[in-house]
Amino acid sequence: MAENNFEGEGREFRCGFIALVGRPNTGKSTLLNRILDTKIAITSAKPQTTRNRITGILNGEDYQAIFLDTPGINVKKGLMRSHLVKIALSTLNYADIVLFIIDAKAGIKKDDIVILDKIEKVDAMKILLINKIDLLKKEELLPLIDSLKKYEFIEEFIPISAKRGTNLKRLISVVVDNLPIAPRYFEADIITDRPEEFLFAEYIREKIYRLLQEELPYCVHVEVEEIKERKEGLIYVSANIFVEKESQKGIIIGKKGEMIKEIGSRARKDIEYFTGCKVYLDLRVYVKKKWTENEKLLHKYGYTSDEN
Ligand SMILES: Nc1nc2c(ncn2[C@@H]2O[C@H](COP(=O)(O)OP(=O)(O)OP(=O)(O)O)[C@@H](O)[C@H]2O)c(=O)[nH]1
Ligand SMILES: [Mg+2]
Repeated sequence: MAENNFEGEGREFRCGFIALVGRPNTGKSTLLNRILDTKIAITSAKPQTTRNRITGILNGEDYQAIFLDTPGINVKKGLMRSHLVKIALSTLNYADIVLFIIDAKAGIKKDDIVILDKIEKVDAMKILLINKIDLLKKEELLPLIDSLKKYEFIEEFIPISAKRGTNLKRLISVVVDNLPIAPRYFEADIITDRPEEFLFAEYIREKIYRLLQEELPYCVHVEVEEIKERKEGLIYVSANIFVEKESQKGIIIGKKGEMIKEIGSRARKDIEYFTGCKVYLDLRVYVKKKWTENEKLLHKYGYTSDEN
């Protein structure tokens, strides 16, 4: 250990911003959670699960790596989608390092090429992460990497599995070595700049996405209304779930209220894990017609970029 300490003292402090970008569903949020070993960002098999820029902070002895998870970029139309894409692309302006994530199994798709065009122009170090290699046969990986080498502005190609944790040490060490020399930006003991209200609302939205993947489109918004410590070790959380139609409200509530009960019980476990306390979770469902097409509501709910 003495050797390490000696090295640590000799190194100047590094701090910077790392943008995680890619098509929907490539595993950006799964990777962020893995890197931080905490559930900062929610994940699901549904494309465009992430709706906001989410900050996850990795603190080391001589570095602070600030990861910015973003909504998946795709070019399909829709007001909500176009806002999500704006959030993702505007994040590139903050980045010292861009981690562009592709799905190894799917390979390079049209939207990947759109993203490659965008990041080529950004003044940052570019790393291409080939994720989900656990789904690939060994002999499939090398040809895939070779086919990507033509993107010469990419400085590193790292095959990973966010799910299994494969190659993450190498990824983190490449990232840290390439951070700018700068003092820390956030306090050393925080892992996200997002308030608990946001995290808990996201946990609830994740359960809805996972349980009702097929039935519900992108019409769910969750807002935590209150977090209160009732007595020592017991926290009361109340949250409102907004959907666009009465029928969707019915789906969320389920037969005899069974679905909302299941959503609540799964989300409660996540909140309990995060807080280390017992949690009482109170959920209500409301209909807010066509909110995903309403510019004002999208802004109010936080689904717009800084530029808006
Ligand atoms: N097999 C495998 N699945 C993975 C891996 N990483 C992520 N996944 C799965 O891929 C799906 C999408 O993961 P997310 O982390 O939500 O993807 P994302 O890129 O954040 O998606 P959006 O927020 O929708 O853009 C989930 O079902 C994950 O469990 C991996 O390394 N291997
Ligand atoms: Mg995500």
